[in-house]
Amino acid sequence: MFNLILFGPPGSGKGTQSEKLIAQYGFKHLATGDILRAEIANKTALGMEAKSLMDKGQLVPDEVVIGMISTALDAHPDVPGFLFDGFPRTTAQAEALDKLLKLKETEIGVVLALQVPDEELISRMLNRAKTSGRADDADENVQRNRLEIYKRDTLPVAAHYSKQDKVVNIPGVGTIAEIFDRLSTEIESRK
Ligand code: B4P
Repeated sequence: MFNLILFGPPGSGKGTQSEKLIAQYGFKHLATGDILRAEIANKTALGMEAKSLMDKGQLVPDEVVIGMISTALDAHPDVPGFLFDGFPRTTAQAEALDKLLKLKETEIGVVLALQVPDEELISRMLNRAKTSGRADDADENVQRNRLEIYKRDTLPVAAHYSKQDKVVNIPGVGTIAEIFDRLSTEIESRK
């Protein structure tokens, strides 16, 4: 089993590239943002709790997200590997993920970290707002809040995996095809 984390700030293209990577390599895609948005669409209790936080650009509590991932890992025992997209977003989530994978006698193979400047991120999210209908895309103040939270709470996840020598930085500006090539080259060299 080969598992990878696609890491990067909001709007860096994790979702965009994940779609292409799962089509190419058959990973099981675990995107916490997508799972949470499905809970909101289905108006579940969890979704209603998550919505108020997500609309403000805040993170959903660790225990909620870790529970979701634990359930998803158990539901897919026979996949060639998992692609984690938007997870882990805090050090507590990273530590929990490492433990869950160890129980399954597997681990993270690589963390591919997309590097995109802040102003490009804001411009992509504003652009995405035209079609996404996402409240967290439409407001530039919320976007800036998400970037601050990313720097404060999520960047330490890269440090966590750097200690395990697993992080590879990938330039995230360029065409979608160019970035996909960079990611694929790293995956091919490790699988
Ligand atoms: P996510 O759903 O994870 O979304 P994201 O970080 O905004 O976007 P992503 O990086 O996937 O960007 P995309 O490909 O769409 O998170 C949303 C919220 O959910 C969080 O704020 C939080 O509240 C909650 N949440 C999720 N996971 C959580 C967790 N683990 N713990 C707690 N809370 C959690 O790309 C963005 C745009 O750029 C698109 O419009 C795309 O078309 C464009 N684009 C992509 N690549 C491009 C390129 N190369 N050039 C130009 N544009 C490009």
